[in-house]
Amino acid sequence: QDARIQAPELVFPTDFVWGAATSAYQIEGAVTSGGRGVSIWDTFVRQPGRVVNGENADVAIDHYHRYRDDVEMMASLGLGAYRFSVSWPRIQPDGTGPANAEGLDFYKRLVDELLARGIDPWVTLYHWDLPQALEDAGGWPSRETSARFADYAALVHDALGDRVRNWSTVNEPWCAAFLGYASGEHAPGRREPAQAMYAAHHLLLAHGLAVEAMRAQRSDTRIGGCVNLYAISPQTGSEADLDAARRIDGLQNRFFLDALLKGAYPADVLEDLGEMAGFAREGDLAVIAQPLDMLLINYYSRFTVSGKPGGAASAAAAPTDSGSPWVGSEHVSFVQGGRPVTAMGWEIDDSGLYEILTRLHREYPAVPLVISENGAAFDDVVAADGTVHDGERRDYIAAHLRTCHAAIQAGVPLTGYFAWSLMDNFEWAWGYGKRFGLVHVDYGTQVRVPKESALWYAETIRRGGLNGPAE
Ligand code: PNW
Repeated sequence: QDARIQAPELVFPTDFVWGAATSAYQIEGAVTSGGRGVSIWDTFVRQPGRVVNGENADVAIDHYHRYRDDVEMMASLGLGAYRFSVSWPRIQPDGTGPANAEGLDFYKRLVDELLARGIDPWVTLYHWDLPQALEDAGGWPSRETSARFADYAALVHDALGDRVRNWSTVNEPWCAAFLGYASGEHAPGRREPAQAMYAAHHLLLAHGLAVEAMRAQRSDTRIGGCVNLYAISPQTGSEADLDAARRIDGLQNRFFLDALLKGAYPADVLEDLGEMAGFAREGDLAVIAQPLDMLLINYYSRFTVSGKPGGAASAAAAPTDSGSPWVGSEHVSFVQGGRPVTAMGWEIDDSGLYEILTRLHREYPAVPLVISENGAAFDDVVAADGTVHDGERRDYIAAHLRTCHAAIQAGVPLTGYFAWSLMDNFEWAWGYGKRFGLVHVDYGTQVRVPKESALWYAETIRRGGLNGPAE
C-alpha cells in the first residue's frame, strides 16, 4: 500500500466542499456562437495596448465546444464541486429582454453533465462580461445596470434553479469597479475614479436586487456574495504607514464586507472619499445587506503599504498602461514585504488567509464561509514525457489548505475550497502568458494535461485531507 493513501494528519470535515473554479470569458471562446452578444471584454481586447501581445479570448480554451470532455476530466480528478460563471451576453445579447434559449441551453447541458458525474455545480452570475449595450448606456456607474442585472439573474435562476443549489452574484465587485472604471486595467478601461465609486455601489446594489429576485422565485436556493480580500500590512509603525494600511483595508475589504454583512459603508472610508461619497441613496444598503447563506472569498496575497509616496501604485502591478485603482488614496505606495512571489509578482502568504478568516469570524455576523478562489500563477515545466511539473503551485495550494484546516480548528465556519483555476486560461490583461491552472492547456492543440498539482489535489480530495508541512 502507498503510505500516502493512509489517513491524513489534517482531516477535513466529511461534508467539506472540494472544488475548482473558472469563469466564462476566460475559458469558453465561441464568442459569436449560440446567439451570444458582445461583452465589454470583446470590445476591450480589440483596443490596442489593453492586453499583453494583443491577445483575446475569441477561442480561449474552447470550453464551449469541449465542455463534455472537461467535465469528464473533472470527474477523473474526483472534484466534488465546480464553480463556473454564466456569460450574461449569451443569455441576453443586449443586456435586456427575454432569454436567448440557445444561451440558456448551453448551461443546462453543462449542469446536466456535471450532475450526471456527481459534481455539484456552483453558478456565478457575473464574472465581468457585461453586455456591451449596457456599457453603452452608462455601464456600472449607471444605476439602471443594477436593475438589469436583477432581471438577468431571475432569468438564469428560473432556468437552472431546479438543478443548481449554490449561487453567487457578482464575482469580486472590487475588481469590476476599480480595475474597470478607475485604473482602466480591465474592461471597459475607463479611468474615472468618481464614477468607479458609483460602479462599486451599483455592483453591490445589483447583488442585493438579484438576491431579492431569486429569493422570490425559490426558497431553497443558497446564495452568497463574493469578495476578493487581501491581508494588509503597514510597512512600518509610522502614522503615515498605519493610515495607508487603514485606507487600503477600507477600500479593498471593509467597504464590501460592511455593506454586505452590516448594511453600512465604513465611516472612515466615506470620510476619505469626501465629495466622491455621494453614491448611495436612502434604502440602498438595506437592499445590499440581504441575509446571505454564505460568503464567498477569493484570496491570493498580502499587500504591504506605505504612506510615503513614490512606490508602486498597486501590488498587483498592471501589465498595461493604467492608473491607480485606489480611489481617493492614490498616494499610497505598495512595497515588497520580502516574501517569495508567484509569476504575477504576488507575494505568497497563507498567514494572510488565516488572518482574514479569523477576522471575519470575530468582526462580522456569523455566515458560513467558502474559499471560492485561491491559487497561483507559475511557469510550468513540461517534461519530455508530457508530464507537467508545478511543485510550486502544489506547495502554494497545500499551504493554504493547511491554513484552512487550522481556521476550521479555530472555530471558523469554513465549508469549502475552490482552487483557481481548474485549467490554464485567458488571464485578463495578461493574456495567455500567466497560467493558474491545475490542468495544463496547450493553446495550440487545446490538449489538456493534469499537472502534478492536479494529481496531488485529486489525492487530497480522495483522502479528505493532507499531511502537515513535511508532506
Ligand atoms: C481574480 N488584482 O482576478 C479573478 O476572479 C480571476 O478571474 C482571475 O483569473 C484570478 O483572480 C487571477 O488573477 C483578480 O489586480 C485580478 O488585485 C486582479 C486582481 C485581483 C484579482
